[in-house]
Formats: sequence, structure tokens, C-alpha cells
Amino acid sequence: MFCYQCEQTMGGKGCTKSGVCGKTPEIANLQDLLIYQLKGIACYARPLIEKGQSIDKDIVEFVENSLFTTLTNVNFDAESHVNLLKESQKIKQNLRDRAPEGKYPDCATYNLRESKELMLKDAVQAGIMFDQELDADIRSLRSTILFGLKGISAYGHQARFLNYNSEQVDHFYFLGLEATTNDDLTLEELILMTMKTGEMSVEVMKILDDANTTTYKNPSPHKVNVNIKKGPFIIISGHDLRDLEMLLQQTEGKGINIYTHGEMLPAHGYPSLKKYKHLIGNFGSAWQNQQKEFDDIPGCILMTTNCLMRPRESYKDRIFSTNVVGWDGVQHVTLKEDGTKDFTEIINKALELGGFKEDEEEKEILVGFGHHATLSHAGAIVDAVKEGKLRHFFLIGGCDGAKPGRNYYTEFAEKVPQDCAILTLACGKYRFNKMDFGTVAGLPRLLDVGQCNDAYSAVRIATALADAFETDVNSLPLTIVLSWYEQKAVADLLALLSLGIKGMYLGPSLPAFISPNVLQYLVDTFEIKPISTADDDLKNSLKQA
Ligand code: FS2
Ligand code: SF4
Repeated sequence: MFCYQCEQTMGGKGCTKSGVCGKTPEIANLQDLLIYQLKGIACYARPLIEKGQSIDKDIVEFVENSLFTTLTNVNFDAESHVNLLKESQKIKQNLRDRAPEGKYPDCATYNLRESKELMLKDAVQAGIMFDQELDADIRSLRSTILFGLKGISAYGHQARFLNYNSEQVDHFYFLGLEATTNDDLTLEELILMTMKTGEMSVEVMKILDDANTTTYKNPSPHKVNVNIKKGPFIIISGHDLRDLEMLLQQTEGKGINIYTHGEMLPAHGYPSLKKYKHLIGNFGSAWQNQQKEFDDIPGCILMTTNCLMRPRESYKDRIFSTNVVGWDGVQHVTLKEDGTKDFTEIINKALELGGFKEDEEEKEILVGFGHHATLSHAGAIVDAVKEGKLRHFFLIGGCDGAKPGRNYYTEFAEKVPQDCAILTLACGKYRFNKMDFGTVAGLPRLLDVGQCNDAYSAVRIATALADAFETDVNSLPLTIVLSWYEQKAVADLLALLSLGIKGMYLGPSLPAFISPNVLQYLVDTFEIKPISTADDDLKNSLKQA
């Protein structure tokens, strides 16, 4: 196996014996072959799209779900991968029959063999490093596009679950995948394709924002209890609001408390979700602490998306997966034909387990500062900046992770001066979101914008403020400090770059798949800065302001 798609990759270079995330060589190799198949599908789809033919939505959905399946910490179940591989061959054959005659690459002409053993043998030719002769920068850009597409697919999946999609993004899955296997593309063309991936990331986040805010209304500030309450409970983790809604509907009046976990925390801001009284609070912290926090828990957990870690035996019988998430031996809740899910099993199990015995003292944190809520204060923000009461904004956003080096983000937030505000999004916020930051110019100093896909909300806020100041985003008193871990963060980074945003700090370490020349290009063009120390980066941000 060889995998270097996430930040915790072994030695900062690549996982070769097994994944630091828990991915076995078998899963890694099946994922390589699945991506190879998707590339083959894309090679046949591209000429059809260029001829103006549309690709069946079932095929788009298949490609989207397969890409998402291979994202870090999503699916560790061999059988799901084998099933997707078998389906991929049928789809490839269907498109092959429709595509014009021509010369197609090996990933297109390859035919999947029947057994898992043979698939694993064939997976060798699908590996990222298989072509030893490939130019390092080409490999780097191809990987960046592919990982950006994986992030996009996660957001696309969430939006489609709410019946929203973007035609442009649906086509781009094929165009982007084809670009990662097209030997005719020059470095310059691949750079353009990388930026196009960023544009599509903005587009899919916009669609997801429309889907979430239309279905559940615009988030508004809401206090969330982060301690536990007595009684049976279900913890829901991941990003899919529709799953939360269905769970809330099915548990209403049953005496079960629902806690969000990880990236589900911002759900408390949505009016159509927070109206449920038994959405009682948020449990635990960021994803990497789940094994400790779920250990022997007297309730159930539902994982709707990443990040899933190897479940310990002490809770393996009470954790459930749904959507494309999976772990060998973990119970899975499937989607019914009518588009709903039946959570009876998890509900009964939660009742049987009995839940927490005692209440803890309440501790509340504030969420719900999406673009709508934050921009409702735009006038006051602009006045405060003009009067010198609000000096600078820091967007400290992105993923959390287990590797050392992430204390930088806690320290950075702690050291932000009192006359500055902090915007945050995604699960990296758990490094500091239980601290009391007080207020500045009558506003909370810490504004929780939402999940990782709400990077779109942050862009909306920045763009509106830039308009109010009659300037551009790069001239605002704003510093962006990103923490990355998995491929949604890659999609977010490409989105921000495609919008021309410069001078972002990136950490805790740089992606292993970025070659030295590609890094130089990013530094020269976008002034990307690897994080150094919180003190130095803060000083430099405020000096340049
Ligand atoms: Fe955090 Fe994990 Fe949001 Fe990422 S819960 S690192 O997948 O998507 O952010
Ligand atoms: Fe390694 Fe990350 Fe790939 Fe898992 S997803 S195998 S930790 S690089």
C-alpha cells in the first residue's frame, strides 16, 4: 500500500505498511483500485459530456459516493469496497458502450476481475507510486486534484441527501478525474485544473449552504450545553443534518437525549433543528479523542460521516454507521427506498443501555454565527473597525488531529489580543471553543461559523466586509490560519486559493503530496506561509495589518 492523502501520514511521507488511521493494506489497495475504476469511468464520460450528453444521475451519485468512501476515516469495510468495485465495472461497461472509438488509457480498458484476491493483485497497477517515471510535479498536482475531488464529493453527498446538486460539480467529477490520468496535460494545464477544482469546491459549498439554510433556516446564535444530562442518549457525529433531523423526529417523546459530537455541533444553530427540546447538548470533543470518550459509554453513537476511528470492544456493539461510513463488524443503518432511515435498533439499544445516571453542572458555549447571523452585525462591525475598537479578525479554522504540533492553534487563539475577534469553523475549534473569550465592541470575540463546509460562510462574511470597506478581501484586517487533516480541508484550501485569497498560514505540517516545486508555486503566487510559532505569526499578522 501507499497512501499520503492526510496530514497524519507516516513520517510525513506516506503510509506503506498500514495506515496510521487504521486502514489496512487490503482496504488501501481496494481503494486504489476503486479510484482507478473511477478514472476509467471518467475517461469514457468526458467525451460524452463534451458532446453535450448528460451522464445519468445514478452514475454521478455512484462516483460521488465512491470518492467519499475513500476519504480519510470514512470506510474500513472490505465488503463495501468490493461491492462498489463490482458496480464500477458495470458502469464502466455501460459508458464504454456509449463512448466514441478512440485510444483510452489503461484505467479505462482494464476489466475488473471477479474475486477479491484477483482485485487485490490488480490493485498494484492502480497505486499512486506505480509509475516510477512520472514527473514529481505532475504526480503532485494529480494528487492535489484527486484529494480536492474527494473533499468535494463529501460536500456533494451531503447536499444531494437534501435533494440539492450542482450540474457543474456533477460534470466536474468526471472532468477532474480524467485530468488525473491524462498524459497530454502540461503542468500549466494541471495548475489550471487545480484552480478549477477550487472553483468547484466553492460551488459545492455554496449548494450545500443553500441546502442546509433552506431546509433548516439560517443558523442563529444558540447556547449549547457541553456537559451531560441524566438519562438514555444517542450521540450523533459527522456532518449530515438530515440524519440528525430524522433521528430527532424518531426519538421525540421517547425520553432519549440527543447529543451532537464533533462536526455536528453547529447543528444547534439551525432553527428547524434546535426546536427539538431533546437536542440536549454536545458530547465530547474532536474526532481524535473518540476512543477515550466513547469507552464503555452507557448509550449509542451514530456516525453519519467521517471521522471514524477503530471502535474499541467496549462500545463496538453500540456504535452505528450510516451513509458511506463503515467498519467491519459495525452495525450499519441503510437508506430506505422512500429516502428515510429506520433508527429503531439504535433507539432500542439506547433505552436498554439506560444512559447517564447523573446530571453534570451545565456549561454552555455559543454557536450559530454563519454568514447570515454574523452579517446581521455588519454595520456594528464596520463602525467598530473604523473607530479602532476592533483591530483585526483571525479566522482559525480547519481540522483537528492527533499528531503533536496542534497546540499551536490553542496558543494562537489564547494569545489573540483582546481588541481582535476570532472566527472559527470545522473540528479544529475544539482546541479552544470551551474557553471564555469575552466580547469585543459588543460582539462575542469567538464566533463559531460552523462545519468545514462553512468555509463558504466565512468567504461570504469576508466578501461582504470587503464590500463595506470598499476594498478586497486581501486588504481586510483579516488573517486566515488553517489547520488541515483530511481531504475536505484540501478542497477548502483550493476554494480559498481559487478566490485569490493570499497570505494564509497553513499547518500543522505541509501536505506530503505537495512537491517542492508546487509548494514554491503556491508560495510565490498565493504567499502561503507554513505556520511557525503562535507568537511570531501573530506579530507578523498584526504588523502587516
Ligand atoms: Fe474534522 Fe474529520 Fe470536518 Fe474533517 S471531523 S477532520 O473530517 O470534515 O473537519
Ligand atoms: Fe495514512 Fe492518512 Fe492514508 Fe490513513 S488516510 S493510510 S493515515 S495517509
